[in-house]
This record gives sequence, structure tokens and C-alpha cells, in this order.
Amino acid sequence: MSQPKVAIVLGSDSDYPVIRDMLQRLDDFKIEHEVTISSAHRSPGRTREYAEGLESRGVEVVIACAGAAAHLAGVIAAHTILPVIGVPIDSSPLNGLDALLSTSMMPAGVPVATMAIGKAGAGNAAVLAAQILARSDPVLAERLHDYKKKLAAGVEEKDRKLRKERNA
Ligand code: RP5
Repeated sequence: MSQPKVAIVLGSDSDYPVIRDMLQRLDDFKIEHEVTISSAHRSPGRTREYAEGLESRGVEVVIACAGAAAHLAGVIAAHTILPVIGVPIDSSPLNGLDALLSTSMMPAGVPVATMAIGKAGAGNAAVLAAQILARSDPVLAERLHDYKKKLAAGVEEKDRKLRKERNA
């Protein structure tokens, strides 16, 4: 297996079902990736060690997914110079609003590119990671152009179906 370019970190195994689209999209873009569970609160030492080792292993983008008072993305960003994409997971009684704020509202100097809450954000994280990697990978850039074309074609197809239904 070749070296992962994208490292996905989950705060808990309970976050895994939310990232299905992300994994599918990374597979579709043919981007090597790895998934690890590590918690900013429950396993802070492991999280720090993992973040510090990413760059030297050739990883280029990190996607950190966590719910509740989610510090995972920020803590990883504190320990690496790699771009960190944060996905707030809707796993708490506040439905992810807590995670959205704690992931996005980073103090000056340590950015986290924060996605939407939940499944849509998880899928978008894969697309953003692909867009970052595509700056130095023309083949991947071509796959992204195709992806955009498919998105547009999907909307046209929905429009056609709706018009047909309404005229039936
Ligand atoms: C966060 O707390 C995790 O990212 C998860 O979204 C949430 C709940 O974790 P579990 O109690 O299910 O392990 O750290």
C-alpha cells in the first residue's frame, strides 16, 4: 500500500458512521488515506504524538472529526504545519453547534478550515482535501473537473425529472 496523503482523525469510534461519504469520495478521487481514532481530551499524548509525526511520514492534509467540545482539530493544528480541516460532528445534545464553534473559533495564529456540521461537512472535507492536493497533481485536478461536471449534470437530471412529473 502506498503512503497516505490524507490522515483522518476521529475523536471516537462513534464518529465513524458520519464519515462514510468522506471515505467514498477519497476512494473516488483515488487518494490514499488512513483513519485513526485519537481524542484531544481522552488521549492527549497520543494525539500530540500522532500530529507531530504526520509531516515526516509524507501526509499532506489532515481531516479531524470530533463532536461536543471538540478540540481535536485545533490541538492537531497546534502540533503540525500541515493544513488541518475540521469536521464538527453532531453527536451531542446540541446537535453539533458546540463542535462547530469549538472547531471554527480558533485564536489567531492557528487556523482550522472548518466544514459544515455532520455528513455534508464530512463529504466536503474530502473534496477540499482533494482540491489542496490537486495543486501539485494534474491527474487529480482532472478528476476534480470531472466531479464538477457530474455535480452539474446531476442537477440537470433532477430538473428534467421534476418537469416530467409536473407535466404528467
Ligand atoms: C467526542 O465526543 C467524539 O468526537 C464524539 O463525537 C463525542 C462522543 O464520543 P463517545 O462518548 O461516543 O466516545 O470526543
